[in-house]
Amino acid sequence: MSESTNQTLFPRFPSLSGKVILITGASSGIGAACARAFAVSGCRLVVLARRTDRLTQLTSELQALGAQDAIAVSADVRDAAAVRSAIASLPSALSAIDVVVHAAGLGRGRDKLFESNPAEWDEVLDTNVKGVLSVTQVVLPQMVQRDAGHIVHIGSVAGSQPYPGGAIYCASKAAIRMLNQCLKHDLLGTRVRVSTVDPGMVETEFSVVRFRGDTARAKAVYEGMTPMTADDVAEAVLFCVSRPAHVNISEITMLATDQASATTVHRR
Ligand code: NDP
Ligand code: 8X3
Repeated sequence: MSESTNQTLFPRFPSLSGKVILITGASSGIGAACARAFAVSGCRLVVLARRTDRLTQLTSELQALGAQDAIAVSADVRDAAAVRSAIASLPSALSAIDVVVHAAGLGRGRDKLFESNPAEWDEVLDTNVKGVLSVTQVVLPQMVQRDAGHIVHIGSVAGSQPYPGGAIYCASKAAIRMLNQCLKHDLLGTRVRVSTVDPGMVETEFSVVRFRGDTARAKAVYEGMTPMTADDVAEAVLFCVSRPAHVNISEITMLATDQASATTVHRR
């Protein structure tokens, strides 16, 4: 490493202190871990999900961790009008959102497409795809107007790697992958950045939700292997957001070391 690179490396990382970060899906797993990571960096947090009790508990924790402010927003991302009105009602100190992390999402079951329930197709696509669009539609125009901001998607390896019984979930994450790429084109010429972090297996409530509360089946997903944690993903999100303003990390794919792909898993 040259001397000049060495001297400039660390001071180049911009401080995130005071930045306003909106995190969807913050009541659990990856979203909650991201909220904690940004709190430690002294950010101001807007945490959104449906479970208000969890969010209220989280905001106290975030303040204790160092967040300059933390507010809970109870909303279902499938309800575009509710999302718009919740974000419009934010206090003025939190209304100029610097970063959005789209972590709200879910999968339902592992049935073959032709044996699965179309009501679940709606639930997954309305949350994972249209929910992302609804939030982005509210915050992106103001970012473009300010010529600053960052949209971070939580995609999945499922967006590029098919697996049996994954049709709708994989399709939803493939949509996010393409949305991420198209947005980069739409935003060219602005200083607004867009990234996707695409994890493999992360042990959260994801599998419990996917298997509708069947904890034994959820636990079996990670049996004999070491999955990633929500904090591992939060670190990657923080890495994207904390690059110098002229650097856009487009995508990060991360697998558990015990995984070679979505379907190839080493179990000890
Ligand atoms: P969790 O189940 O732990 O968290 C999901 C979060 O999404 C919860 O906070 C939940 O909150 C929120 N959510 C779900 N539906 C809605 C909705 N309609 N409106 C608002 N919030 C909603 O799972 P993860 O943290 O693992 O998942 C986060 C994201 O990461 C998802 O998009 C998932 O697809 C993705 N991902 C997960 C991986 C994994 O292996 N765990 C791997 C790759 C990607 P509430 O129920 O309170 O509304
Ligand atoms: C969640 C991880 O491998 O079950 O995106 O699709 S996987």
